[in-house]
Amino acid sequence: MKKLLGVFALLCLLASCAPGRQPVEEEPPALTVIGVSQLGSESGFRVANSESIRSAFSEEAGYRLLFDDARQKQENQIAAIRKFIQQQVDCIVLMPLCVTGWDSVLQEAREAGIPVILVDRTIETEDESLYAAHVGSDFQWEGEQAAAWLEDAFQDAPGPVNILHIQGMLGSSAQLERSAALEEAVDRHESWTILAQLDGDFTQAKAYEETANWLDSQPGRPHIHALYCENDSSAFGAIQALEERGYTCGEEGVRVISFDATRQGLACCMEGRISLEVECNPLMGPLVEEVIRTLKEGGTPDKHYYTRERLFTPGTLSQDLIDRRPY
Ligand code: GZL
Ligand code: ZN
Repeated sequence: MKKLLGVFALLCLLASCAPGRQPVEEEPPALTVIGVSQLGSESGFRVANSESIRSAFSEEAGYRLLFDDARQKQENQIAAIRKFIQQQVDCIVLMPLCVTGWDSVLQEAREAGIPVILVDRTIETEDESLYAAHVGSDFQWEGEQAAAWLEDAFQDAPGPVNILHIQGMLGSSAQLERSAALEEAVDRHESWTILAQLDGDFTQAKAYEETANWLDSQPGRPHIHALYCENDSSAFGAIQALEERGYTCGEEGVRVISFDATRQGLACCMEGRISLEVECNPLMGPLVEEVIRTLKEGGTPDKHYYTRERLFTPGTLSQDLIDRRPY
């Protein structure tokens, strides 16, 4: 009996080794390698933007993500792009810190045959073929919405309208276009005055410091009718500096305008301290992934994809709406 079992076991072993019968390991499809150069982590918007990209380019979705945080320095972004080129990634995703200084490194990517997708902010270049597509927000539209709200809020103002302007990171497309919209509105109203344009750099700390220093350096107590902040983080800083010096922000005091509409910004708006929130949607991951899929399939994506954005005022908000917001 034993002998019989031994022969049977031997036959099974031989059968499993017979050519053409190996259990062929299915080779998993090669992952698409994406090199992401994110400009930093300066604001609630940016954190949500990074999270949206990371979750869209998961390994389950067939991607390997190389993610670099440039910590607000363009030279770090340029170095990251050069590293991605050496690593021969399949595609580069770039959230450009500022509008200028990209042509040469994007030419290197093009020579290496690597498509570049711009996300969030845009760049200024003579040669739009340097990037395959841009997925982001229309900052001019955002600024024009804010300016139109200001015109409505102050249309019957008897006297001057004094505006304190907290700008975003100087030289970024978001700052340039949001600032231009306010400046054009001020030009349309001779009673409107921009008391000062302070560099809030899209951060709470810088905006607080700049606003506090400016207020403390004024001979008297400036009469401020409106505070135009180019993102929520800087709005929180500027509001704190004003409130510490006895200003009230809201319907009866300084009318604050902010951009991004993060949960924290909407909460501030629901309690009335921010009078208008202009949404700037960071959740671009799925749209970017769609563009890259189009490229992989040999298609030609559109040049620009804009995220849909809304306006919020205190009366349009509820805790339930804020709780349901993804960022
Ligand atoms: C706009 C984005 C801006 C946000 C800020 O899309 O570039 O940068 O409005 C962020 O919060 O710092
Ligand atoms: Zn007044």
